[in-house]
Amino acid sequence: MTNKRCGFISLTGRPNVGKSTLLNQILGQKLAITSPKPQTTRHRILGIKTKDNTQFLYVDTPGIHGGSKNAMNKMMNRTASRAVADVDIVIFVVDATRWSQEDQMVVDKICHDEFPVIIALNKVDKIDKKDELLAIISKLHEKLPKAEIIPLSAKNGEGVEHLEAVVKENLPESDFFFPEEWVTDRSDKFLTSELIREKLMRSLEKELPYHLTVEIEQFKTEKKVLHIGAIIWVERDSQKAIVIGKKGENLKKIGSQARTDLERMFNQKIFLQLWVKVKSGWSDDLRALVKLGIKEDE
Ligand SMILES: Nc1nc2c(ncn2[C@@H]2O[C@H](COP(=O)(O)OP(=O)(O)OP(=O)(O)O)[C@@H](O)[C@H]2O)c(=O)[nH]1
Ligand SMILES: [Mg+2]
Repeated sequence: MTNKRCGFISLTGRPNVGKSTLLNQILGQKLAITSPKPQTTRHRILGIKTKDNTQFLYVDTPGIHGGSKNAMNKMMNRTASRAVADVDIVIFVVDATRWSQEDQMVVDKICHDEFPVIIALNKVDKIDKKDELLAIISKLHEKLPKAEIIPLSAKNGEGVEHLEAVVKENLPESDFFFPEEWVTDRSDKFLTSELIREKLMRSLEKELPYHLTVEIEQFKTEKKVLHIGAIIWVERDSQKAIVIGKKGENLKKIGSQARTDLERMFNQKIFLQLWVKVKSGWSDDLRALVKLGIKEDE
């Protein structure tokens, strides 16, 4: 028998509750992209943390939502549901400031399952009154009586160490699945396209970020400089004009924000080129989703 522990832990919840922020806080580095807009995460992302005799395999997932029914939205919900089916522990992330129908959808999905559920009651830094917090805790306790409830702030780290300790207690004994120095199973190219998409999510208004995706065309190091070329796919000419902005200013700003983060991530000088192109209806076209790397081929 090994004295090691290792297992998969999903971060599950409705959009915008702070799942990806929590993953980054746990890992102590930015791996998953985050934004104030719901449905930021589109893909399952594995964050690996190895500490002493334990390897934590955190699975960040797209938020489970009702909402629209195009191919990409259905794909995101399916990705999130599958991640819950294959894990040792579920962390149900809840926004302590707001309960919604979509949270209840998540409860309905996980309440009959066998695996341990831990509730991360997030964003407590936004709550001033203790009474409010106690009321939410007792409501959650009624819904999921076996689940341990841990109030925390993914943003400032309060309560996160306690969460990790509880996760550790619930992990099965097992050898490690990944080399100790690994942080994710995702490629540098994938992380790059995500970082660029984060800047787009954060700077563009309303619905537009949901109509675009990023494809990496070039990714190679020459004379110590990493040359990255990326296409931003949108659905219509009018969207292309907005992304580029007056005299190209918007695209320039997005490029420079992305480059700063990429240089930090790869610890290398980066030459980044962005193009905006139109492919009508890509988000509702399964073949396009596979080709753009958004949907894994089955
Ligand atoms: N005040 C506060 N804000 C937080 C906290 N955690 C996350 N946020 C904010 O909540 C927003 C959503 O965070 P994300 O981590 O992108 O949420 P998510 O659950 O991954 O969202 P989806 O990927 O869309 O499902 C961002 O603006 C975060 O900065 C927290 O503990 N406190
Ligand atoms: Mg997310």
